[in-house]
Amino acid sequence: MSVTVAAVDLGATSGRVMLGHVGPDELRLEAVARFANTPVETIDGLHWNILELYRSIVDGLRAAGQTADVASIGIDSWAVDYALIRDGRMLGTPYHYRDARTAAGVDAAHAVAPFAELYRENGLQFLAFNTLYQFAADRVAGTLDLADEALLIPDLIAYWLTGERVAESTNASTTGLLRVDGSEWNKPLAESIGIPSRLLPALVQPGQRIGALRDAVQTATGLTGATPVVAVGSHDTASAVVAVPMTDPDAAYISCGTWGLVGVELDAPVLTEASRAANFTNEGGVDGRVRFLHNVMGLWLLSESVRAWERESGETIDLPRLLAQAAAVTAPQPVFDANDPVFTAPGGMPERIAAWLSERGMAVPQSRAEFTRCIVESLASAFAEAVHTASDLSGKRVNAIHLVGGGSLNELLCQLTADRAGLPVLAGPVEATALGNVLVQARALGEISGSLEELRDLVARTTSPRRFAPRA
Ligand code: LFR
Repeated sequence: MSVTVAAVDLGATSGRVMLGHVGPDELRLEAVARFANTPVETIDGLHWNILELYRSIVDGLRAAGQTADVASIGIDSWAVDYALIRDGRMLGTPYHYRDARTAAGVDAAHAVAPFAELYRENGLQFLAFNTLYQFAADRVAGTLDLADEALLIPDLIAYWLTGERVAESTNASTTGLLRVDGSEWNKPLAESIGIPSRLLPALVQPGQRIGALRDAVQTATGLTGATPVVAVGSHDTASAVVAVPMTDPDAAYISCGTWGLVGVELDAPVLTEASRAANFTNEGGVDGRVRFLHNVMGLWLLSESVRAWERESGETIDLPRLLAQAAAVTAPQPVFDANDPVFTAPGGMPERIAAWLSERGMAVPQSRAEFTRCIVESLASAFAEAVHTASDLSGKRVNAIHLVGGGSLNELLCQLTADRAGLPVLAGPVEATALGNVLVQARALGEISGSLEELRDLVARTTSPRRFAPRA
């Protein structure tokens, strides 16, 4: 016996609607729609093209319904970003977290609550785009006052599909306005930095039903009121970590796509001064687990470089070929700090990397192959360091690293991470996020049961990670 559910999974560069066939001994994904997610720069900054994404989701759900009987729908996306709402209507177009407007918000928020104080309250690493800083920037700009509610991206999609406005808890934990134990919104903190607590909707936990599809959505998708939207770990990283096939509990994970999220899973947060100084975060996971991790820049460094080279040359770059050439580079390449925020914004990535190196008197790679090798070495170095730091700060032993997401297809990255960490890397599954999404839905429907360990055991039984042993 198995059930079929639909996962809407939005990444920073593309989105997909997947069917998940899930049963006690079955876990299988079927892609029904893939679409680009291309941000739009307008006169007032960098935005998500949320309407196009929503239209693609509705089309994808229609395709899902034409392929199978869909028992429920779960939605996940990147974290922190939101739409402001007034009387149920969206005000303006959601900003992209890479938009530069947040700097003003950081200053405004820290003037009231310095980082050390915030860390005690929310346990989050400092990232200039954390929702509370974006809210503070909107407050400075005057737009926050117009809103009576704010919805994070997956919650906005769920609202448009069902008419229900909620805040799913794993993603809410990335706002900086949730108590570190995840129990409730920290309204006094929000109010103290000028963020009206009316903006924060009622919390729901992964597995809770959000609502039935609106009539208009039923017509548009061909699905019926019998297919509810169910909350999953709506933060993509929360869903990805659900599906990390950690059969040995002494393991670290790297969820590697645009970002590389590197850390361990814990039962309780680490709020020490050392963890704050290392800028490690305590994000809320499914079933109350804590994702103790650090954001490393991820494949963004490589994809932005490839985009720049393609623009400059007018040719399309074959990534597998470029990576093979990078693997064949024998001359040692320099390592730059892949955590440096100078690499956050889009545009001109090879120039920024070259400037970073030459400012420090380091040799700049010459060919694209050398550049690519330098980027992958730098990512692997940052990954290895973050794994060891996560272990040191949390006291958790780490015997192996699971690398999931798109980066698990990058063999050079997997091998160099194993080499630099001195630990085996188990690569895959690629679609960990969609797997975590459908697993939580299937459990909510009663089709499978058990703890996260049991869900992971199902992933381990139905996928085969590739092992990269560390070389001396
Ligand atoms: C990964 C991710 C990270 C978050 C970043 C920005 O897709 O969700 O976890 O820090 O995007 O939202």
